[in-house]
Amino acid sequence: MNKIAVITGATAGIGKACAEKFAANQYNLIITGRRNDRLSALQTDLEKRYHIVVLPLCFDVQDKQAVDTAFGNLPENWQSIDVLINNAGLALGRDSFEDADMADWETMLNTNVHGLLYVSRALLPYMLRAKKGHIINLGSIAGKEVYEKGNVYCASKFAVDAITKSMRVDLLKHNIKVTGIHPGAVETEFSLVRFKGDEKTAGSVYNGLTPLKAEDIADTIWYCASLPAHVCINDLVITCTQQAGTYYFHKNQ
Ligand code: NDP
Ligand code: 8X3
Repeated sequence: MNKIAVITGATAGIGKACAEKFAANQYNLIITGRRNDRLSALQTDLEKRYHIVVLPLCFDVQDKQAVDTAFGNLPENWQSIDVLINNAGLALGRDSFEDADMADWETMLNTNVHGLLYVSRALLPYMLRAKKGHIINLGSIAGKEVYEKGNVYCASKFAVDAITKSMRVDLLKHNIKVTGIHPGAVETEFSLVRFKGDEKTAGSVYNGLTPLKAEDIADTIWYCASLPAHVCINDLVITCTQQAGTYYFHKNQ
């Protein structure tokens, strides 16, 4: 029987690359996001190429009611969840504390923190019942070290780090693994979203760098998820070779 992974934010970037990786390894997938057309296209593509089954669920992780409706009554054959990848997230704006948009701050906290909590709590009962499971949370290097104008994005990812560590402790007795993945710069739609469609500014983030690719993170997540039952990676920071922290880059001239 195929294992099952739930991947939030599978319509782009790291989540989409994880869907590809887990599908290639014969997982059946529950994929989520707000863009239904992308979810449907991904479902069709993965089912055709890998002969697996994909259940697309379209909702906004900020909406607790929608999360509970989507996950509260999963069909019987989708309830044995082996892996949850809490990936849906975003940065909005890169402004100094006194100038930043309050609505951007609220969206980041509601998505990166509240969304992750809603999804985790909605799916945990299935893992508790099965006495097994693996929750993999996407934090960030921004959740390890703040940087100028990172303020609330950093705060949201520091929260993810703290939540991940406390989940690990509290879920220990239930045989549920918890892993925090903390990437540096990964070239996805992340910067385009952060800079609200400004392609030039978004592209400049990666100038002079060979940044991480979404597939690099998916490979790392797959490694963590496919270790033997007695092994758990708790916390992992990963950057491209030219990055050594939020401030240390060795860019090509
Ligand atoms: P992308 O913008 O490429 O993908 C983000 C995904 O999150 C999309 O599928 C998007 O789907 C989904 N998403 C965003 N908001 C919501 C929402 N409210 N409800 C449901 N889904 C949502 O970014 P990445 O792949 O780079 O980012 C994935 C995760 O990795 C994020 O948590 C990010 O913070 C983290 N990360 C990224 C880094 C980077 O440099 N790229 C570095 C470190 C961490 P849709 O729009 O369809 O809803
Ligand atoms: C994304 C990485 O450095 O842009 O989480 O905040 S960074």
